[in-house]
Amino acid sequence: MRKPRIALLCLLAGLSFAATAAEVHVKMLTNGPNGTMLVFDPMFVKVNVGDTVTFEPMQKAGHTSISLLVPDGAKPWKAAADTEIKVKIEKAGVYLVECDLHKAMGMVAVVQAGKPGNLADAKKKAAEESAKMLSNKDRYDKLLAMVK
Ligand SMILES: [Cu+2]
Repeated sequence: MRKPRIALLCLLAGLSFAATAAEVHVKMLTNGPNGTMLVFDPMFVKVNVGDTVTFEPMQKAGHTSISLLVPDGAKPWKAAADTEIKVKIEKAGVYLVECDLHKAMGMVAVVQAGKPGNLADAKKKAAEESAKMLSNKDRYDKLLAMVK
């Protein structure tokens, strides 16, 4: 009768793992995957409230993670250039993220935590911002389409 015991241990291990907040890494790249340039990698991340998103500049080019929009009650952030920042996600919703230096080139990312209650606001803000971009104007649209 060893098997049920192992199953129980696995279950307990799974429960304790689920209760632990995760850290998600987002790279800031000058040369991205598949020939892309000036990108966050990944550009879309879905996390749980309580998780931490770490933005890591992998190549020095003045990359700066800033929040363009955060849900009500969440803290906006602005990292120094070429400096890692750990952002603890404390409110559910959609977060629009940009590289301050390369936002005109569409260096943007979207973070979703839990229910996307502010999706309409995020879409409106993203459309305003996309209109100012010189390239990758459709990137926010594509990323926001992934919010479910
Ligand atoms: Cu950048």
